[in-house]
Amino acid sequence: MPFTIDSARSIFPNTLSADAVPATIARFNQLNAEDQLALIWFAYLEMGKTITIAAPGAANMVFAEATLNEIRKMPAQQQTQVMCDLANHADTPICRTYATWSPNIKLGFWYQLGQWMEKGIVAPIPEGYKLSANAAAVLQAIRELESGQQITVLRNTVVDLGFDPSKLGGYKTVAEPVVAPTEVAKRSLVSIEGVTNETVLNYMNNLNANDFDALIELFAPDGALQPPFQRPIVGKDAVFRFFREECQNLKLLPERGIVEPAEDGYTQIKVTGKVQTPWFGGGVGMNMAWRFLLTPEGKIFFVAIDLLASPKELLNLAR
Ligand code: 45D
Repeated sequence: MPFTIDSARSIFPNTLSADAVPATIARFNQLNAEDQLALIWFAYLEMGKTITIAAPGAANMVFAEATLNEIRKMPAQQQTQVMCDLANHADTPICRTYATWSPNIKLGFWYQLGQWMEKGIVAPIPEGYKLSANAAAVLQAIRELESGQQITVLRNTVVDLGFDPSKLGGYKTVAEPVVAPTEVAKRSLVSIEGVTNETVLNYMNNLNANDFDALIELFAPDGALQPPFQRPIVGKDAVFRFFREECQNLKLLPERGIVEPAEDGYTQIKVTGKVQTPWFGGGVGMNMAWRFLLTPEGKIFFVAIDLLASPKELLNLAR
């Protein structure tokens, strides 16, 4: 076999991804818990002026409900403590529960807390809270990002809170139920300038239709998928689980691409375009690239999904 997952990661090496996102998160992680919470609060309030976040569906909220109600009943000081514990990755029952949740449940949990903080039902960030100079600089860095990068910073900071899942031992992820795929007759199909490859088109169309059973059949048994700023997820089972737990109701809007032969009958294909998350719908279009490496049989051996550094990168289809 000419490629390994590791060598496949560097196809189309001049793709510029949004390094500002991990760089900003690294700076955020250096801050103390109070500053982290206040910073997210301020960033969230500012973003709310220009983009609207969709309320999570009820089916999504039931999993966080018991924990939310527990927090709601606490005295204010204890509520603040819970939020600080989450930021400190403390070993507490709530931080352990949080660690088992899928990203969307974590986001829904904070969405509800944010609503309650605004109403004063849960201890708010103290009025006039003054960020440290470092925290203010991180907030400024977030302001200067494009909206797709801003929401990625928020999402990834939220996902990282709580107890470290790798220290939990065996556990089952708590995720929202999987919705039924869109009826075939109701699917809208993508078209990509420069790409007629069926595997790539089916990938986009099946993901848009939440048809994860058909989607996973496009992968080679040892195939891998690398989400933005993450290590590759390797093997059909793991990729399938990822699709069902983290990839519902995305909208992929690929625009253009390039197809090139690679070694030993493999094919490499880069596609650029936009992706929308159900949390913000059409309000935020993230500039993305997909870098596919297909086997001679047309199966996906590897696909990397990158958040691009700038809209200019949408046109960068060179090798
Ligand atoms: O701490 O082809 C308060 C894959 C203050 C799959 C708060 C994909 C205190 C394959 C405000 C309350 C998935 C890889 C906190 C494609 C506090 C594939 C709350 C890509 C935390 C294309 C803050 C998909 C809150 C992509 C509520 C790129 C923050 C999806 C909420 C990207 C933030 C999705 C939210 C993104 C952020 C979603 C809801 C970036 C959502 C971001």
